[in-house]
Amino acid sequence: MMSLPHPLSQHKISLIGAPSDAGAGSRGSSMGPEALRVAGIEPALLNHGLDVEDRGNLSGPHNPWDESSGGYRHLDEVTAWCRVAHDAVYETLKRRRMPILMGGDHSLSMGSISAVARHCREYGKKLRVLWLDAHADFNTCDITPSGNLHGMPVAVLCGFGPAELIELGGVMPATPPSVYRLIGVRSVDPGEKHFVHKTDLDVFDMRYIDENGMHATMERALAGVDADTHLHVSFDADFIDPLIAPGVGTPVPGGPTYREAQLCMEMIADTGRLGSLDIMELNPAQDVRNQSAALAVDLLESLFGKSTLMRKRL
Ligand SMILES: [Mn+2]
Repeated sequence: MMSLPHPLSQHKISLIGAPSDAGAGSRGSSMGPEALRVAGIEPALLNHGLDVEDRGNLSGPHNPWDESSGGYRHLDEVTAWCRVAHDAVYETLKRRRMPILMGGDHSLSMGSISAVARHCREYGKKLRVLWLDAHADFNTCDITPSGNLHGMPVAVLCGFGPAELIELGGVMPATPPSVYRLIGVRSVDPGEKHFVHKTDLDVFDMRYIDENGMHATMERALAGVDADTHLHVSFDADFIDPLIAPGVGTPVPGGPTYREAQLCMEMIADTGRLGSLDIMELNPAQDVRNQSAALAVDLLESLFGKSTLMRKRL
């Protein structure tokens, strides 16, 4: 394939709010976009000299809070939300801007990543997805105990799930499992663990990070990223240790510390290949004085080169 012009400007950012928790097991992440705004996400990015537009919130169905049916909870509502998220992210990339999707629960990443994958196909870019999460999010209706769709997005994006979701981005599957690097995982359901192994997903769990350190982990997770790579980061706030980020729906002890998380972000920034981002699962109903949203904004600044800018530039 002929090389196409660089498809997006990394200095032009579009914030997109997706206030839905239809895919989650507890209510509250629908308040995430506003928590990030209150924590100053826009001025933080403006401080780095970036061109930022806040496109406000997408709209979609209300969360009905029903029981699971056919193995899924709120499949219609989650599908509707993922469609609007897909369209907003795809259109933002078409305008050569970098989308930051502010969730909302993590099922919304089915919308954003299916759009990013579509964009990459059109521009002949290689896709790499860093999935920063305490969970593998690789459940299917056969193995999930709950039917909550925020536990399934990686599986759906790889083609395992209901037809209306696996076909979101126009091509099925939206992505092969080989594009993913799951980092920070420390809670996996038994059936899910088996499926992760069977699919050969690349997982850097907390044991791996404990034994090798965050630096070596990120070097491996970023290996092969080059000038033709579009890097997508899907950040679930429960990636971070709940001692410093309590404002999440499904906290799991033993996550990365503040410094480990900062190093992770700085090493992503150093690649210069960040093309799109999800900030998901912030739950202000569980938070203490918005500290988790403030931490997410702090980490975001590192993701956009806060520390590297203090070094002498080459
Ligand atoms: Mn997640």
